[in-house]
Amino acid sequence: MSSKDLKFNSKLIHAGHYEDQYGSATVPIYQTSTFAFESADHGAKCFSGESKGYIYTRIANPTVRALEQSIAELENGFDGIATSSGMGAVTTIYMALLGQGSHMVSTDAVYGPSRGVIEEHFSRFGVEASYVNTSNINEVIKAIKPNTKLLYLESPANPTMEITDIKECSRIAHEKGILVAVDNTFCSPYLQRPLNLGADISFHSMTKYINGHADIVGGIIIAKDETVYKKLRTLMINMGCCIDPHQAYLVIRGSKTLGIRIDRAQENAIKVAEFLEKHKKVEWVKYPGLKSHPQYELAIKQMDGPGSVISFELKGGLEAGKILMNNVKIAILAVSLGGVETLIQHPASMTHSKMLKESRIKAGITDGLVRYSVGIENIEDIIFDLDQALEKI
Ligand code: LCS
Repeated sequence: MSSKDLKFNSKLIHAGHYEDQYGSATVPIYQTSTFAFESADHGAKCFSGESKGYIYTRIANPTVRALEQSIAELENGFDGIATSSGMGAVTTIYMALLGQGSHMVSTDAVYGPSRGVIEEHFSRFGVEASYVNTSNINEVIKAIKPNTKLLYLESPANPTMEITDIKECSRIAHEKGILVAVDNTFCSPYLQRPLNLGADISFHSMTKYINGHADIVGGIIIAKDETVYKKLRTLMINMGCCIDPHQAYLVIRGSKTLGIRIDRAQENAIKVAEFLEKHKKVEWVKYPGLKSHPQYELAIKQMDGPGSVISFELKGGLEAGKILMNNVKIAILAVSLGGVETLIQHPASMTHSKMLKESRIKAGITDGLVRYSVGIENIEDIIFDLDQALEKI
């Protein structure tokens, strides 16, 4: 039976078909920068592609390949490219697919640096971008120009939790020969598979759900076809944002429990969202698992679950949010998300603080928005913690 025929949780354990020369049940850490050739001719053949042997860890490494092939299989892609961080994946995509005179259309509420790197750096090299609310398909259509090369989507978006119709956006982009890349970090392959919805590229900050234990940073890109894959792989190798084998090993280990971690975190998140929505000190809650979410129907259609990140604003705005963040005891006041531990943070002054205020507000990232990533602790403790901190306001 091929692992391709297995159900998702079984695939997490068996995808990638890593076969060790000594029969190791787990993927070993090949902690080496370089690999010996059998002969000068063998070395030359490895470089020309005639032979398949490993050459140098920035190019490829057995531990890293096991991770790449496993995640690519989970997302139904041609192959994967692991990177040193999620931002390594983002910049590899930009650099491989955009150039002098090209234009990109992107979700406006993306992770702050994914936008910052275009506005601060790629703009110096003649790359232009339009940031729009991609959950409104008309805004996407209006923003496309003759030189648009890439449609960059983040769904759910960080931190507004707005959802974009990946299938419809891919259809529109492909009619115009535009490639579609989806930041799938907030879902992980367990909850959303963008390539199945028509996208050309899916990518992740593996720092979040895929690894899930807040102990590494890493990224991965999965391409649907070989041509795009080769472009991205070559760029990553030349730019040098490869993942370290030890880091890759930890991600492989963390990824085995992706399904059961998300099931548990999501079960908690639904209860937290309902608790917040009913609380008298809360102004609004944005969570794809609540009927009040503006794209609730699309979330059900496109995702296999709402995930475990919640955005909300308190009636007292930022000042009330600060009291909450300073008084939680179970939730850790820290950036990042998608780990086993509950985290709370303030996007306007933290993850999205480098955005121009005007762009931030237009993207729906208000001054008082608090982002809460629900972990796998006991729900009674999470709710008790929130309740006692809200009491202090
Ligand atoms: N894409 C998304 C959606 C993210 O949330 C992040 C990081 C990245 C890409 C970049 O990944 P990294 O390089 O950090 O692995 N998001 C963070 C956040 O919301 N808080 O801290 C980091």
